[in-house]
Amino acid sequence: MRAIDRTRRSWAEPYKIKVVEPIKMTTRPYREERIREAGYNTFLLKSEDVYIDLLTDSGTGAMSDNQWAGMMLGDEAYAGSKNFDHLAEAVQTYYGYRYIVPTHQGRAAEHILSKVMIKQGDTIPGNMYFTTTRLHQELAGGRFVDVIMDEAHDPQSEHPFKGDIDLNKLQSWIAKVGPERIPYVSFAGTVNMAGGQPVSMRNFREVHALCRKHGIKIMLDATRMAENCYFIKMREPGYADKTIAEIMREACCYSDGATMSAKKDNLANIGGWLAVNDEETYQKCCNLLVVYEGLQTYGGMAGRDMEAVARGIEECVQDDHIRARVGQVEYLGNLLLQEGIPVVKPIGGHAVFLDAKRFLRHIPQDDYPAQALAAELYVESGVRAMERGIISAGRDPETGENYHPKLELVRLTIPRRVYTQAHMDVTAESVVALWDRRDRIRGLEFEYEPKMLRFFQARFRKKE
Ligand code: P71
Repeated sequence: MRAIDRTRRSWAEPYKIKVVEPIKMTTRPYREERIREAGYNTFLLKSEDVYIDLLTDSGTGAMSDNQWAGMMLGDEAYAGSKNFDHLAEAVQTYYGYRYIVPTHQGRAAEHILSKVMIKQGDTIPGNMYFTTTRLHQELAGGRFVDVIMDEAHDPQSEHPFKGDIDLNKLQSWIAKVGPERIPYVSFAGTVNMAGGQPVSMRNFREVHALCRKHGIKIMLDATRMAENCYFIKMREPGYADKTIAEIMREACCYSDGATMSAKKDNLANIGGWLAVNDEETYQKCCNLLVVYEGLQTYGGMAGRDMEAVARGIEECVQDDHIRARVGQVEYLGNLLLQEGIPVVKPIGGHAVFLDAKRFLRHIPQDDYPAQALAAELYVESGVRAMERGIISAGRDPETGENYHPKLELVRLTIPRRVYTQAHMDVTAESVVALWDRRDRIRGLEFEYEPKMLRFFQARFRKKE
């Protein structure tokens, strides 16, 4: 039993549960069969065969009663839906950008932005790649260049802002290729692939100053920016008494626009947006929008979806919400740390990342330890996680060789407002049970490897 700490008051969820969705536990032989059928890829499992689903926090959050009520107020007109106005107002109010382009999800915003801004041979520096972001940059003729600080690649470094851009790296890259070959800096607020690690306000400010000097734009990936702002509030001097909403407005003012997957921070099951301050860029984006997504007042969303996103934006900057959200992730992380399980430190904003290199020391990276670990976690307990290592990193488009990322991780991603502390306890117990039998876990080899974003559909078999 946990002892009561008389010196503090715990956080608790700032909501109560009104609707529940039953989940069921399955047997181990049943799960062994399912994961084999799924080619040891957790993306290919059926959701009903999963007990606690920590695959992703994308589109998996629980909407509030206010969001559901908004869904009934969908204005499904082809043109000029009032829900679009609500969405645009919410983005303008809370993020501060001028022009808003609705898209069906984040990668659609990345697609359009990349096509509009990148020319053949351009390079796009950023704070660690994200799979879909980098792919759209490449498809538009550009190349992503990682300028994140070195600490981000070290799972054990406890630097409080491992998402920061290394100003020296950025400066030398600008000197090397020239500012005219850099359409923008791709800056993510909390870095997913680094373990949900935040960027400091100081770094946002300094990168902005450097880019201004060279006339280079900054495009923010605002997908988990509210979580980033929570870390600024907790860790950066001068921000403790500011609200998340205030911090967000300041942080966003150091960029020229943003792409957003509204399926994360914005608490919607589907949706996204692209925002820019420059009118000409906005017009070009709108023009591509009608080719790939839909009219400029719905993009890829129904009116009701835009209303859910608009209301989600307002909810996601509430201090109580974000404290409980990140608090729950920390709770799981601390349970694992306490048991000596190798996880990325500090604990990130949306997920706890198991360090598969240290978890499975006997499996070389070319035998896909993180993929194997995610598959075994499912067999152990029905908990579904996601590989974030060599499989996700894919191949260098020029050489065809596998990238070998320093980080070989399994992500336990916590959906927003969905699971309880008891689910976190069971998850931690499952990981510990797996840790105790880790020596018996075997590596994998490809049975089928898709060309793009291979991790989604790849199939594997166990290595002899
Ligand atoms: C996540 C996802 C969803 C996903 C995407 C690709 C592979 C596996 C899972 C999506 C993001 C994201 C960031 C920082 C843009 C997108 C694309 N994340 N930027 O983490 O995390 O947004 O999924 O709405 O298209 O599970 P989209």
